[in-house]
Amino acid sequence: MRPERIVILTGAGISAESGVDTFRDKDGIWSKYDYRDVATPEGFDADPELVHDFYNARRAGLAKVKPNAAHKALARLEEAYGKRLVLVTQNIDDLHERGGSRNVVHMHGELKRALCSHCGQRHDWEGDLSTATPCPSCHLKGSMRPDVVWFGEMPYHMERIYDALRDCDLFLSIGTSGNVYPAAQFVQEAARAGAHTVELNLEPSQSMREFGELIHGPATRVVPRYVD
Ligand code: BV8
Repeated sequence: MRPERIVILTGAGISAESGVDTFRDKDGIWSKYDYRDVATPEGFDADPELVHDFYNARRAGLAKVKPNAAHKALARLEEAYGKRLVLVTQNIDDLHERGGSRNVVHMHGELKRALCSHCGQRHDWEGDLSTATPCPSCHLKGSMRPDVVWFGEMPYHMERIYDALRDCDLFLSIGTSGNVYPAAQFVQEAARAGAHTVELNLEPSQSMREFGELIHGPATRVVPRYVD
């Protein structure tokens, strides 16, 4: 039976074959950095330049990667479903957009956005950030940070995400290890709404037991095959 309303959650694994590092795989980001130093407000307060360097390198790295067949397959699905498809990503890269997706819900923020913690203004951002960067709006120096959600901070767009989960009949989880909350609980919310739930991942995730269907393999193979 053709699904009516779809929610998709993606994680770092969908961008892996584009050359973007994942977090918890072998040689992943968290094997090189302690997340408490670079992905928490306390870490930023303790050493803002270390955190700026961490995100500046990842932001600059976006120029060297491009969307893959999995990103493009999800863009085709959005063409067919329009607003009846909600694509939620934990990723802060821009590969979904560059792959053709138009409505991407970045629940953990975006590398190419910056936030002024003084005036609250958000800005599209291409280059580096540092403690010397003035806010384009209030011109204060030392108040700019990457517009990403750190551990202990509330993810963005949660109301919109839960509304979509409660109303969907198909939930796809693609390329995520199911380690991080609240994203790791979305499958249970969708299942409560009666949705068919599918995990498409290289290997079984932490939350694999919550899914009605498991499809394991590289995203560029399993996603186009499932979606097209
Ligand atoms: C919140 C930032 C509450 C941007 C990230 C103590 C204090 C505070 C909170 C907590 C706490 N204990 C627990 C929590 C909750 C915490 C949490 O979940 N901790 C975990 C570690 C237990 N969560 C939070 O803090 C969240 N906020 O709870 O707020 C609150 C309430 C009220 C008011 C205020 C606050 C915020 C979580 C967001 C943290 N920010 N990123 C950045 O730097 O990127 S999370 C980080 O992990 C990443 O951003 C990523 O988004 C996220 C999930 O990782 P994955 O995407 O799944 O990546 P991973 O490497 O793990 O897995 C990749 C998968 O892909 C693997 O399964 C692999 O097999 C697969 N794969 C690999 N290659 C392929 C593939 N699949 C297919 N094809 C391939 N080729």
